[in-house]
Amino acid sequence: GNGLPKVFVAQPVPGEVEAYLKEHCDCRIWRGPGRLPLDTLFSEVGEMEGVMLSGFKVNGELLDRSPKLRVVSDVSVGYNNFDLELMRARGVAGTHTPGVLDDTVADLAMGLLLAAARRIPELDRYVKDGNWQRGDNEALFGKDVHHATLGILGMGRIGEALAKRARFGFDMEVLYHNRHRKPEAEMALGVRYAGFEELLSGSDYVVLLAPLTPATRGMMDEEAFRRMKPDAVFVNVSRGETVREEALVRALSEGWIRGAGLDVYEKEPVPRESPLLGMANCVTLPHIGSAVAQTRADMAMLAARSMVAVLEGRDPGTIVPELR
Ligand code: 8YV
Repeated sequence: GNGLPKVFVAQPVPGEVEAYLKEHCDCRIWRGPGRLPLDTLFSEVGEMEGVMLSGFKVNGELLDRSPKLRVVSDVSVGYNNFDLELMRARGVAGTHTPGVLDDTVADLAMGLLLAAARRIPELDRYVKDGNWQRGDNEALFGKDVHHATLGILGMGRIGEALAKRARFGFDMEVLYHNRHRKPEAEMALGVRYAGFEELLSGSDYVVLLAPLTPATRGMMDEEAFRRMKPDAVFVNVSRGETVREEALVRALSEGWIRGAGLDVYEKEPVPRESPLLGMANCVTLPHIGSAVAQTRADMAMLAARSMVAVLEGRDPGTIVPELR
């Protein structure tokens, strides 16, 4: 080899990312077709010092097969796939891609909120099925977004981008709940801190943007949905497992809430038999929060640079906080 660190890239990357990687690493790249099979990943990592991937669990199964691994670079901002205890024990760094997808995901969250509020997918299908009643028929009425109250659960980078859209684009009141207060966001955006229960009972729209951690797993349960207003709309663009999905199904079918907009699910792909897929008041998207070409290119470049920075012994700046 050329003395450069050996890395495996588990998905195709844009040309400029490939060029960067080849300059700094001795790299092998999975070019498809389709998604890399898990057993192929396992067979590739044996000699690798770095792996760049997304959507794979970084657990004992993978780490036991990667004796030379020094860093795993996840091409995503959510790094719940990392077994942080095991990585720390094995001295394997983990990096992720914060900061480059905030606006893309916030756009999608706002779009999903509007789609659920004004029933856009349902009424698009209505017209395409040959129906027509002018919007003055109350059967087609939706819910206002402007001047309504938005509750943001998890006020991180994406949450602040969403708050900007809600406050300055739609004149909304914005409450937020977070592990810690964000006085600068309160000053700059006019958002107000609220306790979890207070946010749930005081919001017309609740958007879940918290990362999936042991503390947030299943946080939206039956009690939480029952606390929401009967005319409220719930949006989830974080991780499906932050929601007890059977409670959400009951909330929607029994009218504890008005509707939902989902980009993520407890199981993905969402099972064909999921009741959510039969509900007119539930908008269902296929985990497309960051699905924009430029954004994915920026994520891949950041993931590559973060991995190389660890391999070259520089401070990468994006090692996940718990592994610093
Ligand atoms: C996915 C995401 O990671 O960034 C995140 O946390 O959820 C998405 O960008 C991406 O779709 C790859 O799984």
